[in-house]
Amino acid sequence: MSAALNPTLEPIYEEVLRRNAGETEFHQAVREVLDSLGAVIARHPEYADARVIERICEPERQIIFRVPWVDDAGTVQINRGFRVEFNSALGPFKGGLRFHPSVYLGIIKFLGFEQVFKNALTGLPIGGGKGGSDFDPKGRSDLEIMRFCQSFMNELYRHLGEYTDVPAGDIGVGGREIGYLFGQYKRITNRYESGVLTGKGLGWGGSQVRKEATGYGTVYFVDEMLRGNGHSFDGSKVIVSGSGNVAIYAIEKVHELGGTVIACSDSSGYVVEETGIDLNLLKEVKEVRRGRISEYAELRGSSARYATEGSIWQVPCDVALPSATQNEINAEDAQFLVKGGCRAVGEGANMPTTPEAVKVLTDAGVLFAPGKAANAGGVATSALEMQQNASRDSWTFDYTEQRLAEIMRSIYDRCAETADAYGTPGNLVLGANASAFIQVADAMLALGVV
Ligand code: NDP
Ligand code: 2IT
Repeated sequence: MSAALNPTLEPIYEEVLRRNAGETEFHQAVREVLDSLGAVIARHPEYADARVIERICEPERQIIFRVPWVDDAGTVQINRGFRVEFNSALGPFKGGLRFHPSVYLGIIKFLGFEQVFKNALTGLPIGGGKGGSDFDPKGRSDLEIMRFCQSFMNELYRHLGEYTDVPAGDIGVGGREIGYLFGQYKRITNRYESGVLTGKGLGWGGSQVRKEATGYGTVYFVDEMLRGNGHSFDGSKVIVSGSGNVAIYAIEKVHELGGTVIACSDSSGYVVEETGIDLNLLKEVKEVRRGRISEYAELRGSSARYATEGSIWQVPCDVALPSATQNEINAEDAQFLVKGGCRAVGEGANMPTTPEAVKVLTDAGVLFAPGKAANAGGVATSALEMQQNASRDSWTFDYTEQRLAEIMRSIYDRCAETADAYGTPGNLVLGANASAFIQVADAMLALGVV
């Protein structure tokens, strides 16, 4: 585990553990930020005096609701819905919705907490929130997905609004789900309020590049980090875990920058293809057929190897981009990465690397890009979608991608400069946490006791 906390922060962390019993992912996310804040409050005791850290660890509002719906067999199903509105000091609550059977309050709170800092780093006016459900979309028909989304929105709509709370996608929620959710919001409210959800279809208020933004943005960020250390993606071997929205567009951008993605995965197994993943086929299997990575491997024949034993992190690589889910790289996986020659890890997913694994990597000199900075391109482009909706405009792909690239560069610079300013050059975890915290804390202090 990490070193002892600063004595001022220790009781704050103890109180978080006490108040949020059993929410281990939330504890982990808070602990990581507090580990960075010792240096900040040593310089700025006013934040501790005003108890702004305790306030930041407590969500502004938490909503939990029943989601009843009828499956294709006519059976009533009951799921649990969540929306945690974490912090609105910088703008309306903003963050995705996750539909996955593992979802419970602790997952949504960790994601909402991370989102507050990530959204601050974008430099755009968005607060942080997160939501979702323990609904499992796997194997469900389109009509079941639609009925679930409609029932979910029947409760959620009253908490949303373009100036209040603006959800988007996350695991299990993509363009199809955002369509059903928006359709139901519009029916209930009788308002074509485009800015209430992001990740919409291009024909009805969506933004160019939103679909690609998280994966592209992660690769832009890691590219900056590599260049800052005398390397690049060109000629590199890369592994990307997952094969969903973030993974697919990370693979696309790595290939554009001259790297080769030699492995990707889903929750059943991973595929290794030394000559490079065939992205058109991967998109066909995952985006069109909603199939498994094993089907991709079958269709590729002898050039691809499908494995269910061991882990994707055992595949030697130059760069690893974990882009599936939280805590997918543990200390042992990190040791495999180090042994395999990995020089950089960039988190496309939220909190995919355990604290023990981060330590293994950074002790070995592996460059490390934390998710709240590296994967901020998705939510940044969501904020660009909100901008286009507010001005009833739509921008070109090239212009939007240029904006995304600039934002990712400026997040990298901001994290690197803050790390330097605190005497820990290259520590982008500290750079991201300290810089984002100060921005949110200053806004909260300016707004009174909020
Ligand atoms: P998708 O649902 O599109 O894809 C998720 C991928 O990860 C799938 O390949 C899935 O495999 C795999 N996966 C999910 N859960 C697990 C698990 N428990 N164990 C192993 N594999 C798993 O989601 P996204 O690509 O949108 O999200 C991926 C990550 O990126 C998440 O951490 C998300 O929070 C984060 N993120 C997403 C953003 C976005 O804009 N979408 C923005 C920033 C971060 P399977 O199909 O087998 O479940
Ligand atoms: O984790 C994330 O940043 C997202 N799932 C995207 C959130 C958003 O509002 O676009």
